[in-house]
Amino acid sequence: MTETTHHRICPLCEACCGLEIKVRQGRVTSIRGHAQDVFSAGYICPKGVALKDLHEDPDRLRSPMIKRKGVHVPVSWDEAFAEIERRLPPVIARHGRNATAAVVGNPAAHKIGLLNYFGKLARALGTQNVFSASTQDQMPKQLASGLMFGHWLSVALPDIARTDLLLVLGANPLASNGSMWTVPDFKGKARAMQARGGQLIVIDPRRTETAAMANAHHFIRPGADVFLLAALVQTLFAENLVRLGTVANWVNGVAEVAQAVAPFTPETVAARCGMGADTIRELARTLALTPRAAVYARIGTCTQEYGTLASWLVDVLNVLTGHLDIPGGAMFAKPAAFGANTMGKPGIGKGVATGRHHARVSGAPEVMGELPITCLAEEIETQGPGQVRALITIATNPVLSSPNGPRLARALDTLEFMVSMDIYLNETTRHADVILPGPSPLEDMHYDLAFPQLSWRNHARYSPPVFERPAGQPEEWETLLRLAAIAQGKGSGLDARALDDAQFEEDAPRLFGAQAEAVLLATQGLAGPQRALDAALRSGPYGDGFGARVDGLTLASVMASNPAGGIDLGELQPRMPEMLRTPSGKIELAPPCLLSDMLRAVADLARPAPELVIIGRRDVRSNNSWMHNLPVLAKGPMRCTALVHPSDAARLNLQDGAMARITSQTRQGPRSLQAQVEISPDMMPGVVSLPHGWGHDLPGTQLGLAAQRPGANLNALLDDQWRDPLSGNAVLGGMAIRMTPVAPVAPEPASASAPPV
Ligand SMILES: Nc1nc2c(c(=O)[nH]1)N[C@H]1C(S)=C(S)[C@@H](COP(=O)(O)OP(=O)(O)OC[C@H]3O[C@@H](n4cnc5c(=O)[nH]c(N)nc54)[C@H](O)[C@@H]3O)O[C@H]1N2
Ligand SMILES: Nc1nc2c(c(=O)[nH]1)N[C@H]1C(S)=C(S)[C@@H](COP(=O)(O)OP(=O)(O)OC[C@H]3O[C@@H](n4cnc5c(=O)[nH]c(N)nc54)[C@H](O)[C@@H]3O)O[C@H]1N2
Ligand code: SF4
Ligand SMILES: [Mo]
Repeated sequence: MTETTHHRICPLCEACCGLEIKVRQGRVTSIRGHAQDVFSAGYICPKGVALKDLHEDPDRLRSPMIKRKGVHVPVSWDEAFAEIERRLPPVIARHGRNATAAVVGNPAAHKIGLLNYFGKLARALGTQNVFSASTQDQMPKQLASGLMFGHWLSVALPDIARTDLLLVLGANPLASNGSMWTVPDFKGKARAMQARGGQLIVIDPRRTETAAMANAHHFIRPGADVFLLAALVQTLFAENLVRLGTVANWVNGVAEVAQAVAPFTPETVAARCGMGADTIRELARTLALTPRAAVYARIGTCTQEYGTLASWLVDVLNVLTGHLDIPGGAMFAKPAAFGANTMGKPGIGKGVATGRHHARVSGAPEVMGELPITCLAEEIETQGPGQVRALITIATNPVLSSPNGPRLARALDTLEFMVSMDIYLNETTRHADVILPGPSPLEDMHYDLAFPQLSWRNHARYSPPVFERPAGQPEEWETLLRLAAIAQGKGSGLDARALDDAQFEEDAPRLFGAQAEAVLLATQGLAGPQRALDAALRSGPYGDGFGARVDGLTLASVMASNPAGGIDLGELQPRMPEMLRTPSGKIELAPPCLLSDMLRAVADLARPAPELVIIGRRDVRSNNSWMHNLPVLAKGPMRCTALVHPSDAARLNLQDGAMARITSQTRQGPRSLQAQVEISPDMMPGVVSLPHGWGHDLPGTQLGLAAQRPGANLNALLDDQWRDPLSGNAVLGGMAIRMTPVAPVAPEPASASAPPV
């Protein structure tokens, strides 16, 4: 039988690499980077190769499961939907719509079917209890970008191909492959920058893989970025280094920023940051005096109690050094489809608002339509009107990925009903009454809805499925629509495609105005996300305008480019002021809510550093909580180790390779776990690093390989009440801990009779 070749965008991380997949007799024979891919040019990491293991994993669910007498058993799709119809609407009828909740997780960001259709389910549920992984990740960046530029996804990205200085805080793209910045082969691009004389500077409490290749690396105390960044801005003002450059005509609030950062001189922040005042001043000067430079910060700066302030100050620096929106500076992508900052009237908009409703128990404000995910457990536990009694989880594993996962696990057991859309029976879905699996990624089409808005270069790429879906397996958008129909009391028997057709026809006049008729005609024969995508591409900035521009993009033209690696739409271009969607039509450098939060930071300047704190870490062969069951990634050394600086290890009597007990003191009391110690000079003294997403030793899961080396759950130590108040984002780094050696257990004396099991 002949071998066939398929080109598929990898859905596993934000780098969105184009892969070349060979198939023989229905089996994957090889996965490589697609050298012709216009965007990723052949780059691949071990996770891309692991798509074969994921496709073939015997533990991956192939049929829905219903929990009967505490055990999950496979059932047909009709049985699964009938069970949901039997149990979900009565909860709504008895307790109201806010008694339901939905949580959507990280993989949804990579699946157009989930991302585009999740909102329909949330609207059908009609609940304010919508949660996602965003509030333990990038919500601070989205809020800061929204306040400054007018849209949640208007995120400024380093123009790495042309810059001469890249300052990176709290990101390790050599392990993560980049985040809120789609930049496959960051390493190659950073090396190219260095080869042309450019510099990479990294600020991180660990000398990471990225720090190791940098021209300079500075340790920082976890959580102190807001102080460092404010001091950098303060230095710009103090030394008359502020230059607005090409955006000068579109900036509001420079004087207010100067006032807000005035207390943060390098000397006042030095101890809190664990950095010298001279180093901070020098950094500010280098940044200001390098014509093409950009500051990039990621999860290390978001998952802090000042996450929104830190994210904001990053772009304040980019603006005040004249680097925003210039080639080689921090620029904005122009996506081919779905870009909110390419739609509507150019240069002006509604901006963003938060707090349109509040969490029932904590009072935390809604941000981007969501409540903080760390509020979920208490919303389930706390009695009263609006108590969450039915939950739908979609591609998320918060029992491992959220702070205080063990509390959430207990709360999930008290629900009246729980449905999970997931491809595994894991630490979270084991609590579900019904599990609805999606297809294998290789059975799904792919177009990235979000990441072209964050890409280092503009592009349009589409992948058809590599394999046909097994008979009866719905696409995930169909499952979402059927759940939505059940939540609306329309029953479980409706046809998702017919529902989608009717919805598209109804929405067309609102979405496409006078063009609605033409859109309906042009997209005839398409369904689901493909139809939405065709409409978005054709009405987008490079589109054919439904026939108005002969060479413009359509879904058909993007599909046709698949073997050639997609369509390149060129390097990033200056977009000021047309990309702005603020009500003023200006960059809001000094949003009032951020200025007032700065007072909180001022009051906190003198807080002493705890002796020992814990932060996370990512490894290229892992992905949050869910790829530990794939042989190609699971092999090799144990990755869930606690890195400890030699001086801390000596002081605390910790041995390399031995187990240690790590204890944290949370608002709910002390918590502890055991992890293997790895002594590492790469840690900042006083800081320990343990990766998240481990702890696969819970009963009732079906993760054979992961359970063999379960690791410890970092999130069991963390505090679910510790948040950035503005964005609701969880604080995941900087928790004070104690560490003590665990005495080796003496072997049991041999006995004649076997012990009972
Ligand atoms: N301490 C600490 N905690 C962290 C972090 C940290 O740095 N430190 N990082 C945080 C971040 S950035 C994030 S984004 C979150 C991620 O946390 P989650 O959103 O919970 O995501 P994952 O842990 O990646 O789990 C993904 C889930 O989706 C399922 N899945 C995979 N593919 C598919 C699919 O195609 N369809 C469906 N339906 N399901 C699928 C997997 O089986 C798994 O259950 O974790 C956060 N937690
Ligand atoms: N291999 C792999 N790739 C992934 C993932 C994965 O789990 N594994 N997860 C994906 C997801 S969901 C995301 S969101 C991205 C995240 O992508 P990145 O943001 O690049 O994530 P990390 O590698 O965790 O890098 C965060 C860095 O912040 C540092 N840090 C911790 N606390 C602080 C602090 O207070 N200040 C500063 N300046 N630094 C600090 C940590 O030491 C770490 O090096 O990665 C994605 N890609
Ligand atoms: S870096 Fe790896 S996981 Fe990420 S998209 Fe590329 S191949 Fe996939
Ligand atoms: Mo994330």
